[in-house]
Amino acid sequence: MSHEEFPTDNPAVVTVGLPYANGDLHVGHLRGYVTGDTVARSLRRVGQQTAFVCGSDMHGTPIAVNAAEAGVSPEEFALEYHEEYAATFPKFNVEFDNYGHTHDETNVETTREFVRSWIDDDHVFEKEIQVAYDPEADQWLPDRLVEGTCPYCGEHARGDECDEGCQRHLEPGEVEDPVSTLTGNAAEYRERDHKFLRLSDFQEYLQGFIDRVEGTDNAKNQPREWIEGELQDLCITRDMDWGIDYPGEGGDAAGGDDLVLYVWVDAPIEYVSSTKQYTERVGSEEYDWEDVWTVEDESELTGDDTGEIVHVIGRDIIQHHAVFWPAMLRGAGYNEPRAILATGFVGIDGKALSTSRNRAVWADEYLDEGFHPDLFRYYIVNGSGLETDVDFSWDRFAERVNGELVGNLGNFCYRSLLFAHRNYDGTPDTDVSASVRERIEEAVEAFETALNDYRIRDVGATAIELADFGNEYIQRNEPWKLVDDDPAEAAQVIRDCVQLAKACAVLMQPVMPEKAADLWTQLGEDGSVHATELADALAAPPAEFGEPTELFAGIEDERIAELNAKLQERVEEATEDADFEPEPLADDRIGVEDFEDLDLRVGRIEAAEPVEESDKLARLEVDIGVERRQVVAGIKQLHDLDDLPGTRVVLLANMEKAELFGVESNGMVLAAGEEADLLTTHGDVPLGSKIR
Ligand code: B3M
Ligand code: ZN
Repeated sequence: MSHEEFPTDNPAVVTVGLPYANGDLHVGHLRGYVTGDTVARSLRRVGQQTAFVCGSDMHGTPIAVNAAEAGVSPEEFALEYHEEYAATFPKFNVEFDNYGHTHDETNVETTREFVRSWIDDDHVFEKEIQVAYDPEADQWLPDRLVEGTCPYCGEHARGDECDEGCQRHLEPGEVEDPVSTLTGNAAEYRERDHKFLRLSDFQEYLQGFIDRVEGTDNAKNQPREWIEGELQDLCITRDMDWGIDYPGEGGDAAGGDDLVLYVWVDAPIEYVSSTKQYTERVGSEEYDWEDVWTVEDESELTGDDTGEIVHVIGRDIIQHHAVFWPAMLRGAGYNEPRAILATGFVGIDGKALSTSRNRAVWADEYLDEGFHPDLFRYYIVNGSGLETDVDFSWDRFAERVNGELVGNLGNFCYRSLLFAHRNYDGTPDTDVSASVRERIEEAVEAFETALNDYRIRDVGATAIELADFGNEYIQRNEPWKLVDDDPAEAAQVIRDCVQLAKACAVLMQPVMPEKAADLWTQLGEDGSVHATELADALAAPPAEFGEPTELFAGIEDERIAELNAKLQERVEEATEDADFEPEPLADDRIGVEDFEDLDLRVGRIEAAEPVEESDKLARLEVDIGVERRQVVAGIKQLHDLDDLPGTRVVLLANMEKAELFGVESNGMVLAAGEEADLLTTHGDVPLGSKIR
């Protein structure tokens, strides 16, 4: 099933995963918001009516815990970050049509309507389940308040998510050997009644949905496994005070404990609420949220009369958006997502960003360094495909800015407009040549095709490629020679170049809106570049314009060296943990026989590569003298895998075999601490030597 191409006659909405109002924003967060903003602007460029909405995610256990630590109410705590986010996004030219939050009246009301509608249609049931409980703190331990072992892959996991292993969403009661994160004590499982959304009601629907949905391959493919297997029902309530009260019966359980809705219930509903608020502000004549989000009946979902919902998310929350969310929407009689675009992560030095360890480049920090937001936008959108995990690197940032923006795009526009201004006071009075017109038409088509395939990087590349063509065109035709030899031909070449520069402004606007506006002004255009559409790339530029200025400034090597040093220092600090407290020593003594049961060998890593689709796992090949072993280790984000081959390690050779993400792990590499510091040997005993 394929959807009608953009632009359609229906309104579209573009959303980005809601940031938890729980800490400062860094470049990892910004990747999603900048991508979403680029998608929304690109859709408008092809003539698609589009709203771009988002909001802060105010609920969930980490916010409640951090607020308590800070000695303020969760609401006060979250609102402060909410306001910070609302102020930060525009600084990166991320301009939401509406930015709400999950605790506002609209979302509380919309969420209640959703849940009531599931209840009315009999999709909700009550079940007694095991919920982790901390007897010392005398409280229930929902979600992040409990940790333990993942029942599916055996890795260490959070209460609601196997974040270090198989990435599965975990239901309450699933995590094994539960430990309270509040006190560090073993938690108990106690019985408790909770409400569930019967996901199995939607199995058939979801199978159809996953065939229809568009977007990145990861979002279209990963959910198949979950949808085709047995669908586990979703617990939608939690034992907490902070959240939206469960609106049905049983909201006030005996003993005065209130049930609130699970944070992942009201969070995606904010997409709807935020669109509603936009309509409330501009009026339904201009944009009607109902045309996008609601459907009369299910048959409409396979037709072309519904609005276009496009979700931009991080690749760690695909299951929530491609399985739970469509079921939630269907259960309440709503429309379904047309596309899900799941971006890769941003790391530093091959390691994941970490807010708590300050291993990050912060949003404010980037701006404080004095760099233009559009440079970051270009780097992050055009530096790699949407799905790829990338390392933030000042070197590559400078390389792209200096090469593609300064050297190519900026240089072409500046030299063309300067020549035009000096010799003709603006655009030479002739028509654009047929071949250049064709080249611009090609670029416009490439833009449309890339957008319809959700290849956002290629959308952004159209302007750069056009400038590349322009540079070559001007170089080949040498107008500076022609002015004397053949003035008519010189005027033609420059006329073409000014048109190409104008087309660049139109094409680059989604990725670099402010720079596009700047170029637009230099071209003497009145009106806003933001109000143009692709067809304007071919409209004649103004006859007169003033002296241009350079669009981009180069970044000096010394500046980059400085930034690298600063970042390096930070990364090193992040690795030394200031508040490290060693675990208490074990009480039980073991005999030498117990130790000898461990067949520990000296080995050398021969190959290291990431396990696709896993955030943490890497596949290692280790030479242990006797043979070569394949081992899966949770070190993908903690080491630069390219550096590992050649490293001597200690391997537990008689560890039981395991299979992780379909890859067999035959042994265990020993490592210490949070950052998986690999154990190695001091001298150079032969590989395969036994450790005694
Ligand atoms: N607040 C953040 C995350 O898990 C979470 C997203 C909600 S989107 C509806 O990335
Ligand atoms: Zn797992």
